[in-house]
Amino acid sequence: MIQKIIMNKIAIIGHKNPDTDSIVSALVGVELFAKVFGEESLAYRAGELNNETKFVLKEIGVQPPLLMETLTGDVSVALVDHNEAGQISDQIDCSKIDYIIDHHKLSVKTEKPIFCAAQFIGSTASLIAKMFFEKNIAISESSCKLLLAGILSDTLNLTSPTTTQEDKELVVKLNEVAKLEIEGFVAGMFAAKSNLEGISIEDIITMDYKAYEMGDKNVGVGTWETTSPQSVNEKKDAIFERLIEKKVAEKLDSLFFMVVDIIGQNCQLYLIGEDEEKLAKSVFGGEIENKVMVLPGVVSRKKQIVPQLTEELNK
Ligand SMILES: [Mn+2]
Repeated sequence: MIQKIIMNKIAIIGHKNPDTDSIVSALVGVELFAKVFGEESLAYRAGELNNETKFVLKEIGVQPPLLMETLTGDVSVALVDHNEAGQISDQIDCSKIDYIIDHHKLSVKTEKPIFCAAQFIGSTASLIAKMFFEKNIAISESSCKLLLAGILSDTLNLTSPTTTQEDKELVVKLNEVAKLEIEGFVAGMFAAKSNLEGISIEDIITMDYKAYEMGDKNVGVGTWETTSPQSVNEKKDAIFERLIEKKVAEKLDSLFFMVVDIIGQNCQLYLIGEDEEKLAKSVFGGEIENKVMVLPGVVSRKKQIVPQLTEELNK
């Protein structure tokens, strides 16, 4: 089915390979635009939902955003949870971007002035919650639940080094309305995220995959967050094979894959070739065993992998 956006409405959309934060940010974005900016908008998604997001939407009883298939007419676009060219839906003409609400490094170059809210904070959901609270505007109960899910997902239940004091305070404040039983909800999210039933090798690689420009190199970094790294390691050979194909097909200079152990708070960095091994050695300095470097305490691609690789490749 082809969805055409009605003229004068703002299309709110998160990144390709959407995660929970980018889906809830688009959904709650509609309430934000209505209440804070007085603008009509529609929520979209740039791809299929992952299992964690499916769990979240089912628990809260909210329909997913529409899949962005075509975008026609004189529309205005609001990007949430991303701004890097390689992560923007192929359907989007970048000259239509009028708003960015994000918590990643800024990389987009715009041709005109835009509204940009960006902050170092644990999730885009946190930033959206703040935008309501700062204006003393009430948030609906279902939006409070969605925002909580976004914060708890992106910060791995407030344990990731990307977590700020503000995130912790926002969880408490949002839960005054949402009244979620947080520990149980998070356990459900993590179980859904870790469940490999019906998940192909391709899914493991691409579900949380992002491409970056680092210096003059194109670098891909995929992540799989799980409570059971063993379940992924069992498929290591097949994952390596598929990663090598992806690197060639997408003309990447390097391609990394992180298996993040949410409970053990570490990451196994899969190193598919000599380029990756060399880079990982000089940037992270760990031991490589069977093409895997274990990085204790590393769980965040955004904070603990991408800036370090970018710095090295900018040299
Ligand atoms: Mn995010």
